[in-house]
Amino acid sequence: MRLHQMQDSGNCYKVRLTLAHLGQTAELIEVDILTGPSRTDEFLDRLNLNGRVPVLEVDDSTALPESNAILWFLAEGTRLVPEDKLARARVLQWMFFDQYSHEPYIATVRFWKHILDDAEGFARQIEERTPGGCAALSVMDRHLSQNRFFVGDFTIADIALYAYTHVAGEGGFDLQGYPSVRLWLADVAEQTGHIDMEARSW
Ligand SMILES: N[C@@H](CCC(=O)N[C@@H](CS)C(=O)NCC(=O)O)C(=O)O
Repeated sequence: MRLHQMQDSGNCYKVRLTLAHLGQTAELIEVDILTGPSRTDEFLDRLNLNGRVPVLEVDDSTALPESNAILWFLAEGTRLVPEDKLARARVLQWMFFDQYSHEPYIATVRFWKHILDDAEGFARQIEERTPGGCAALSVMDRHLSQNRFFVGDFTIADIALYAYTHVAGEGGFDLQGYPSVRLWLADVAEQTGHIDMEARSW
């Protein structure tokens, strides 16, 4: 398999982290999303019409975009996805929460501040999006104050949400006010098979 990705993206890290937990590997192909390669006709036609990474090339004629769809594809049938019908739906519940209520705020603010390094240029957008990130962290903290992981044992819901939460500080989100989130972050990082965001091999 080949993973078209950007190393510093949480959406791409969650795929590497899932692969690592499953003892699988993929060739990493770095895509510079800032200078255009993810918007070429070749990329759009062959890999992702939506012009974004991650994209997992399963084989020469099969490309799967969308991070959480990739996680599901890789992990279904393993210990990272429960068997119980309701628990599976709950995993999806938190993965949709990741994409709708968490990533658009925390990842986006981090992108402007940390990746583009332009807090000044994006000051208005950062001010608009920061409360949404805090709201997402509050939801997580409340859930995690009663639950060790998002759904039963460690699942891809934890992996999906860990990816951008553990670097939320790079977007200026102070995790001090979210004690249960901090305990959960430490717990996830201690799981056997864990790799850091920087790791390119495992
Ligand atoms: N919902 C998508 C979001 C993917 C996404 O936004 N990827 C960013 C990098 S984290 C990207 O490729 N941006 C390039 C662009 O928008 O042109 C997923 O979870 O995979």
